Amino acid sequence: MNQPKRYMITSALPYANGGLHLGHLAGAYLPADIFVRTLRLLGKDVAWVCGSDEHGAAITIRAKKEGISPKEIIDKYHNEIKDSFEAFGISFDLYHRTSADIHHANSQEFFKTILEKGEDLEVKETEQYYDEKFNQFLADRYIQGTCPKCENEEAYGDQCEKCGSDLSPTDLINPKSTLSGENPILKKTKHWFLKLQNHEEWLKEWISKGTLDGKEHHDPKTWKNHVLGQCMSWLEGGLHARSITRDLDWGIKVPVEDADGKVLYVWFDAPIGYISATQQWAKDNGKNWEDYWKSPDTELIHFIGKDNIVFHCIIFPAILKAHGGYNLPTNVPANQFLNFEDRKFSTSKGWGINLADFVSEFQNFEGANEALRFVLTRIMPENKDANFKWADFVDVYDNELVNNLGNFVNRVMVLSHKYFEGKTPSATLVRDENFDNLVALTQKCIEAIQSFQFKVATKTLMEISSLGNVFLQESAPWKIFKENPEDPQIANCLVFCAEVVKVISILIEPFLPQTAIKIQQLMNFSTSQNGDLQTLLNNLEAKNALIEEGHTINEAALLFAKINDRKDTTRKEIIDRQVQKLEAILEEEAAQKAAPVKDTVSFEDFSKTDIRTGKIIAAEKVKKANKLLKLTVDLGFETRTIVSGLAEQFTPEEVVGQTVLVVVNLAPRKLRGIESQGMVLMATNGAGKMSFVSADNDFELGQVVF
Ligand code: B3M
Ligand code: ZN
Repeated sequence: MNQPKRYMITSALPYANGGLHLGHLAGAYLPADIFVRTLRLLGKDVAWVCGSDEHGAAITIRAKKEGISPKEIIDKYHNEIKDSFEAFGISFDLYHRTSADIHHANSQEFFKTILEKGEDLEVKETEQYYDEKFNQFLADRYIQGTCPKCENEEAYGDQCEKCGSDLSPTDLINPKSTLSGENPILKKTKHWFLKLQNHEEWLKEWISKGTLDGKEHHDPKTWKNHVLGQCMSWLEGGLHARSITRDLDWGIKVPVEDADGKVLYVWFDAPIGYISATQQWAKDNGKNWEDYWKSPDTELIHFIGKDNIVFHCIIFPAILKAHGGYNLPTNVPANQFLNFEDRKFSTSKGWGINLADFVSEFQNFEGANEALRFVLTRIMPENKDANFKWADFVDVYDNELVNNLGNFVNRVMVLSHKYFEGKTPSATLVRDENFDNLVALTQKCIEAIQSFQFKVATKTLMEISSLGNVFLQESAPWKIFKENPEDPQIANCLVFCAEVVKVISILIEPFLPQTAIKIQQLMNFSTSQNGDLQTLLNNLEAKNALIEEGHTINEAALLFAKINDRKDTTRKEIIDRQVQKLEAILEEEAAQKAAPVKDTVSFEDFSKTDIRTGKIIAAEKVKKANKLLKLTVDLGFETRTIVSGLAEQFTPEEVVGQTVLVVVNLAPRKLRGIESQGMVLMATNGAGKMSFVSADNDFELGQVVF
């Protein structure tokens, strides 16, 4: 496409069952925000939507476990996520949600249209695992058992994480429901399958050559290699029919008769959510949504993380094509993953930081949210996984934002006041190679953004500020002033520097939107409007003056305050606390690993311990005790009550059905008024995670362990 008339931009819909962390921000939201803000500044017609993904088994199951409704979960996290986006300046045109009526209707329309066309859906009856205790069919992830290939006992119904094999639930030996811990039964059920194989041919052409219906659609060279690679390896494996319905009571009802208890698969409805959100936005803003999804001169771009590539490059395009009448994406610039201090983010281990926590912990660090945007862009996992470190945060912030950018803007303001009372003097415009460099860097920065090279773009922005700093340093107006305060070179120098600040004040907005406003207020420039970057480019190319003579700037102030500041240690202390938290986790892990072997016991002493096999048949929380669960354990010869410190890591539902080893001759003791008659053996790993020690599954209850 040469000059698209408009842009339809989407960012992956976050699941509304947890908060967002830095990795999410760097993956699908920050790059899109920079991209979209740039388009707006260039005066382009653009719509950018996102929203909460509020369906799916994960939400249903979490609700069941916590004994609350799915609605309570999605409302809580929808709001938390929305607030986090706002705090970090993520400027969607609409942040929608898939529980909205308009989306339910739209998804059902998609299903019905594809069904009525009669080509791409087939109904099949299959047997699926069913948890009789939870009364529900089990999604592949909710079944665990022994891997037939490597004997890993904790393989999932879709994959063994130890040997990497793709599995289906019926491959597992001794499958267990992760909900109840029981063996699930196989039960007949009927589902609708999308015949992806019908789409294999054109998808191959489209992905590898960028052609669609024999015409050029996009240039595949503009796509990231890792995106193309993942798609091609999928396509080479051959496409097969995939079920797009599920047996669940939470989601979008399958809109046909005799489909009671069935909903659309979450990955069928979620991407359609982009369209629903656009419909809502268009309705609210007097636009025509179809221009954005159906017009051939609209570019459609999906920003996502790498785990969503197949859904956006193969499955959703097949859905759109099966329905007919919709555009396909011209690019899917997926990012790779971000690690945190050399490890994967882990909410349960406290490794990483949630956006909502960042906001509250950094509230005394003015501008921290913007700084985080900048640092994340600087290390963005564009083509390979990246690593966030607090030390780098400090470095980038102090060196680039404070020393380079902030310092330059400040010096220009201070000197303008010192020599010209803050008024732009009449001057001969500097239009030498310094100016040419300024123009070239501005163009380079914009081009980098448009080709999804955000790291290059931030570097280029810093080069513009360095150019200003070097120019100022070499021109040294303070020296000239000492010799001749009337020398016109002083004015020439400062006007050029102010022009560089003008360029920065507009170009910085996609990266640091609040800082842009701050610079504009200090410099008394008007705040950026759509199209201002295009006007600036035109002025640069025409070598026009960027600032009027006589323009008055406001009193100088600092843009950023250093982290490593000797007098004000506020910011340093906040960062130090973050580092200390991680150190504490590492220390704990080390301590666990190095737990010394206890004193020797004699054989006679040890053999006094009577350990038996048992099974937890009931469990409940102990009131007013965060750590304790009251367990009822069947030992075959009798049933015991045992109070155990499991509650922080296991819900009662999770432990019921668990086989265990029990010390049965431990003297009874009272815990919170309950007599505990024995001890359940647990193993604790380096990170403090507990797991049950149990015998083989087919033991009889009450067997002696020795
Ligand atoms: N909610 C999965 C994810 O967050 C999913 C994205 C949907 S995009 C249509 O990884
Ligand atoms: Zn395996």
